[in-house]
Amino acid sequence: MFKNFQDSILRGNDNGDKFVFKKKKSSGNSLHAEGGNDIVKSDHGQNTKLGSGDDTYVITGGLNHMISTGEGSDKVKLKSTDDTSFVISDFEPFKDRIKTSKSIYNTDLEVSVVQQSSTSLLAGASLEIKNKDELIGNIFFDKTEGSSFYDFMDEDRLAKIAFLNPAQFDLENGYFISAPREEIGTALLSF
Ligand SMILES: [Ca+2]
Repeated sequence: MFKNFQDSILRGNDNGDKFVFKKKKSSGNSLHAEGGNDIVKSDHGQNTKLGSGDDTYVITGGLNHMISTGEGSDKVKLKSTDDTSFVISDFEPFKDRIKTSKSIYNTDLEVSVVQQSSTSLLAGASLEIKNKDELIGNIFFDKTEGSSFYDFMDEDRLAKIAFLNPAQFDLENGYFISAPREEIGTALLSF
């Protein structure tokens, strides 16, 4: 159990680790939870790699929680929305979840899909969570090979998307339709 460090590099092991931060000076740590089902609970921003395993990150307040969920089915739980902000760098749809605690008024929350300005592809989309019109969360999808997002874009879907949007893929004569999945995936996912 790690408790109330500041500006430290904290490394767990392959067992389930627990990190708790709730003292005034307990921000700015780099957490490496490694394997196991880990739990992080913090009211200050931390830079966290949850690693493999089914992990839980509980945000009880604080700005700039930087969260990499890693492999496994992970859960980010929002227990505070005021003076709170977070970024998830590798969210996996169908596996990872974001939950709000009962104390949060869900009617104040708004989730929207936004595009990166450089692309109009769905693959370039991310999620924004706003609380009372104020941006509190940015969620980027894990698009690496083998992720659920990548698997969702199976060969057939990729071909259809590419075929329906030839201009987006610089396609002529449906070249990509017969291209290997990796190539289409690269075309879709590089942005
Ligand atoms: Ca661990």
